[in-house]
Amino acid sequence: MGVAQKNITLGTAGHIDHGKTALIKCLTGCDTDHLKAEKERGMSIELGFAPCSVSGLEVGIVDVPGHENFIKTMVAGASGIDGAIFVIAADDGVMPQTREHLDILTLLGVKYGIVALTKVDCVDQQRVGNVTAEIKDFLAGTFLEEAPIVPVSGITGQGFDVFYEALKELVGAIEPKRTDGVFRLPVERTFSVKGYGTVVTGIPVAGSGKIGEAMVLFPQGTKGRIKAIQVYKRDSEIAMVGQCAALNVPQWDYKTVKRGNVVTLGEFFQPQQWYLCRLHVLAHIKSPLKNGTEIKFHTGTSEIVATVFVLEGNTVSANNECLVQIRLNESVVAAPRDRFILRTLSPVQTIGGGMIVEALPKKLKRKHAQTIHDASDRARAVLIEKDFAEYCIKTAEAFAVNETELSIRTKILPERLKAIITEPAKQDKVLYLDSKLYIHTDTADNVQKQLLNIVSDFHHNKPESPGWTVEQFYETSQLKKDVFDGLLNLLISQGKLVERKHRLALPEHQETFSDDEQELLQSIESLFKERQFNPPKFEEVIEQTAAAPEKVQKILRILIEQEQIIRIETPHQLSGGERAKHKSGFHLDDSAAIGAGLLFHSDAVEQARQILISFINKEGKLESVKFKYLLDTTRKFAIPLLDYFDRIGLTRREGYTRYLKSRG
Ligand SMILES: Nc1nc2c(ncn2[C@@H]2O[C@H](COP(=O)(O)OP(=O)(O)O)[C@@H](O)[C@H]2O)c(=O)[nH]1
Ligand SMILES: [Mg+2]
Repeated sequence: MGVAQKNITLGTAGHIDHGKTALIKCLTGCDTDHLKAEKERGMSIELGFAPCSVSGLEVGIVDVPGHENFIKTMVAGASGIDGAIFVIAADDGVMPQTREHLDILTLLGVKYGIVALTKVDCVDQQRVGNVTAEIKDFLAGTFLEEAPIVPVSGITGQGFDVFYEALKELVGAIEPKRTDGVFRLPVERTFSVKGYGTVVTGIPVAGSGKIGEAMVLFPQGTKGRIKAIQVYKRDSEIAMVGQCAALNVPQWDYKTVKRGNVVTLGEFFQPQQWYLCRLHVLAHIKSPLKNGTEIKFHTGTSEIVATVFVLEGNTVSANNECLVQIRLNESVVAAPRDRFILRTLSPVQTIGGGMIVEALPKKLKRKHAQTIHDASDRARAVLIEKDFAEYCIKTAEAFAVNETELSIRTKILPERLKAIITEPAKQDKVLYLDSKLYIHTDTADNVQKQLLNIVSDFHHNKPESPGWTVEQFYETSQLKKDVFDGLLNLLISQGKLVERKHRLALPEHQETFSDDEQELLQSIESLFKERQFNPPKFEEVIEQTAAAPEKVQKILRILIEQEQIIRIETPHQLSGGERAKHKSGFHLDDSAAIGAGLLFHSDAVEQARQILISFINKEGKLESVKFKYLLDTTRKFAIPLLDYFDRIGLTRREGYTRYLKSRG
């Protein structure tokens, strides 16, 4: 799966009674005017699906009705078609709807087609020559400019071989559609079949749906599961993009399913009311389209009254292209790159159409130049999946975007998305913060710069500190955790930040102190070193050094940061009375009171650790009361040390006995 396949759908177009249905009947042997109502009225009301084999390929043909009133049906059919069989009767030549259908095909982005010059049995050779020249003129500058014009009769079969050859060439030229998109089928018709239940028909515009797969019907949001599939009226396991398909989903009530509803994967879509679109206004429109005009918006099989808001300026004149915001009166499911048609409400006239860029959560404020700039970038990027993925990564709100979010936004399944990302990744445009978290290189550079600035400011404000703890840094960064972690790893791996003493710092940072601070630092450190297992209290340090309490506090904080002094008891572990006692003496500088709790020199802690390990290694365990004898100190110091070793995971306590944790 995931391979491109030739699943091609062609559509007929052209003025009423020019012989579209007769020609397709000739081609397929299938009468596409199959509905009873159609028979009665003698014209196609609903799209007729006819399978036909061209060069061994099964090609679907949608015979679109030609009457003015049924243009909307044509829009619905044409949004799924790859190529046009453009029919012009030799006797009539170009007629009003010939023009309108060509406009619509153009707006819908149809790129391929052939012209069938029908009813040649009714005219003479000279007329064929004249009308061919007339048609050539008419098609100049359109997508059918180079298309062959093939004289044919759908009644006598005259010229049919040449027509069939041209059709083969057309099918050969059409680029196959990818079948690995997110399955989506705009509902064409719905009915109930005895023994099966609800059936919906239409042409999937993306992906493929299989029997057994869960689907959601929008905008209702009703869940269901595909029980049976028919493709070109034959049973099938799978319905692929571009095929005329019928899906049987018994969970849905066919009375509530309507044309214009969409069958798709629930997690990828939400019905939306605002869409950013690239609009092309047709050349022959008399008055320009004004900002705020109410129109009819056709996309997929839906047809909804909407208002057009021009993004730049106040009008769009004929033959111009611009970005617009469309506010639909009802929410609809549509995807980037879907085509749409705009028609005026009265008199009903096709005035333009184009491509949906993306659904919008709300209206964009056009007074900001940046908004328009971004909308243009988006409209450009959306044309190519890879560019759009890159754009979405670049504009991710939380700086980086994970695979699931990106997949939902781009409507590209994760597996394919992974493959698509490898290209911008190779070009260093996209970085992986982890295997499923993407960031644009420009964004990463910016955010990294900001992070380094934060660290640099920190160094500036606290030159004596070795750096920042990861937690402090993370909180200040205000980034999402996974984004922060990813960027931090990147900064460390690039050597832009270093980790020393469990702290993050710029590589060039060196702790700096004034001379008297340096002196005080040394004397305090030696004091703790000397008093190994009988460390001084804060007040004693002040007494011994004869320094101001604030200074002592600052130096203690530095020593703790540098891990030369270790706080083995955090303030919250102190009893209420202890806390009250400490409070008077200390200012709470950091989150924890400096000097509060027991402080030991790191050498002392290390020695205590050795003593503890070797004792338990020998004896298997340690009765807690014994520890004070081993250290030659008092219970006041010994017990908190043991608690500390429990806390850091060295030992575990059972009643009054300690065991080494690793020994179980
Ligand atoms: N003589 C002749 N009549 C045709 C030809 N094609 C269609 N017709 C007739 O023209 C009428 C309209 O044809 P139809 O295929 O329904 O036109 P559509 O509205 O374009 O689908 C019918 O009466 C057909 O029999 C043709 O090549 N030659
Ligand atoms: Mg017809």
